[in-house]
Amino acid sequence: RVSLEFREGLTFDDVLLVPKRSDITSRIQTDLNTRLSRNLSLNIPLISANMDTVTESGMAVAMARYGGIGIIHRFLTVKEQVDEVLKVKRSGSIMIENPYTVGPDQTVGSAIDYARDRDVSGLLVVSGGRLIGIMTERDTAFELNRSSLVRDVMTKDVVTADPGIAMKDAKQILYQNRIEKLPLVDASGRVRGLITSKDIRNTEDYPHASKDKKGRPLVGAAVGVKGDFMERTEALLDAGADTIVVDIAHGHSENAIRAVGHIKKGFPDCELIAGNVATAGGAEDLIGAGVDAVKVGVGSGSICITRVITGSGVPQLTAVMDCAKVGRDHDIPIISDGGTRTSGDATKALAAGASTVMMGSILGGTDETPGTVLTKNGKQFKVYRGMASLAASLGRKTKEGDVSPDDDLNDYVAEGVEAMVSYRGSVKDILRQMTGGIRSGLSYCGAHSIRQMQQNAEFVKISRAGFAESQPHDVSVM
Ligand code: RVP
Repeated sequence: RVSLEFREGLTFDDVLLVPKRSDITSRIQTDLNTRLSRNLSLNIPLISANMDTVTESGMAVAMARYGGIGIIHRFLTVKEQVDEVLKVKRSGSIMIENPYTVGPDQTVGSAIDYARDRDVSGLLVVSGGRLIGIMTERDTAFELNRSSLVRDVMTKDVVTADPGIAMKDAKQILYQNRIEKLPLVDASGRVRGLITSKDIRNTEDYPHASKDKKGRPLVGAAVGVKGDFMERTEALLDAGADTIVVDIAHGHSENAIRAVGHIKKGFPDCELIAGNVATAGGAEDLIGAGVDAVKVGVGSGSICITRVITGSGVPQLTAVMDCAKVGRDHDIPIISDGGTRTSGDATKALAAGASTVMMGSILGGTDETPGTVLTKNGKQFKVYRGMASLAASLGRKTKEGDVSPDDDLNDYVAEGVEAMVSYRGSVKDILRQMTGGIRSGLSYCGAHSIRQMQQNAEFVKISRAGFAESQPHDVSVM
C-alpha cells in the first residue's frame, strides 16, 4: 500500500545554523580531526569523489597532503587502478620499501618509459639481485639513443646506506654528497629500500598530511558490486589501499549488501565503506552487512539527474540526519556525498551528523583532476561529468564489461550529465578556503571540534525570504 503521509525533506539551503556563544578567539584553535571510518582518521573532514573527472593519483596525493583523502575511481582496469594507488603510496613514503628497478641489459628507452609510467625520476639498476648502479634523469638527460643499454649510461658509484639508518643521518648523507636518492642496501648487496630527498621534503612540507602506519599517504579506491569486484578488492588491498569503497548509485540494494558481505568475509581486515544510501533503513542494512562507514547521498550530486529520471531521492540534509542517527547508534561514521557547493554546506552536513564530506564539483576544476583545461569564450574550464552520464558509460564499457559493446546505447538511461566547471587552479587553495570556512562555522556554533558541534548544533529552518537575505542582495556584486 502506498503511504500517503509526507515527511519533510530538507537540504542545505533550507536551514541555517544558529550562532552560539563562543570562546574561540582564533579559528586556528578549532580541531578538524575526524573519523573517516571505524578505524581510520583524517586531519580534515574532506574527501575527493571517486569519479573519473575528479580522483586519480594526482588528486589523491593532494588530498592526503592536506589531511583529507581521495578515492580512486573504479572505471579503470584493475591494473590501472592499482598503479594509481601505488603512485599515491610512493609519493610520500618516508622510505620506499620496494623501489622500482631495471636490469643493466635493458635499453635506455624501455627504462625511461618504465620510469615515466610510474612517475619516478630514477631507477635502481639491479643484477643477480644486487645493486650495481642507478639511472636518474641526470644520466639520460642528453642520452638521445634510446637503444643503448642501461649499463652504459648508469651511474656506477652509488652512495648507499644501511637499511636501519636514522632519518637525520640519511638527510646528512644526501646533503653531503649532493645527491637526491639514497638506496638502502644490506650486507649482501640486496636493495632493501630507498630514501629520496624529495620524499623527505614532502613529509616536512605537509605536516598535517593523513598517513598510514608506515608514514605513507592515505588513499582509498572504489569497487563495484558485480564482475571483478573481489579480484579488484584483493589487488587494491595488496597495493596498499587503506579503504575500499563499494560504490553503487542505489546502495540499499541486495547487490550492494551481498557485495559488502563477500568483501568482509574474504578480507576481514579491509576498512570498508559502502553507499550510497539516503535513509535510516539503508544505513542500518549496510552497517548490518559489516561496513565501517556509510556514504550518504541519492540524487544530491551537482551532475546527478537521478531524481529527475527516477523520481527517487532524499534532500541531502535530511538524508544525512536520518543516517547519522543510525550511525551514532552503531558508532559508524557517515559520509555526506553530493550537493556540497560551499564551506557553509559542508559545515551544515557535519553539524547534521556527517563525519566527513565527499566533494566532486568543488574540486572538478583544479589542476589535480584528470583531463586538460579547455578554453571557451575566453574562459577556462575543465570537464566534470556524472559517472552515470552517457559519456562516462561509454568510457567504462570496455573496462568493466557491465555495459557490453554490443548493447544498444539507445537503451542506456543516463542518470548523470556531462558538464564543465570553471578552472580553479590548485586544489590547495580550494581546501584552504573550505577548511577556513568550516573552522569559522565551528566557531559560530561555539564548538572547538566537529564532534562538539554535532552535540551543540541547532538548525533553524528558513523561508525563501530568509534564503534571499542570506545571499548578497540589493547590491551589484563586483
Ligand atoms: P557534487 O559534489 O555535488 O558534484 O557531487 C558528487 C557526487 O555525485 C559523487 O560523489 C557521487 O555520489 C554523485 N554522482 C557521481 N556521478 C553521478 C551521476 O552520474 N548521477 N552522481
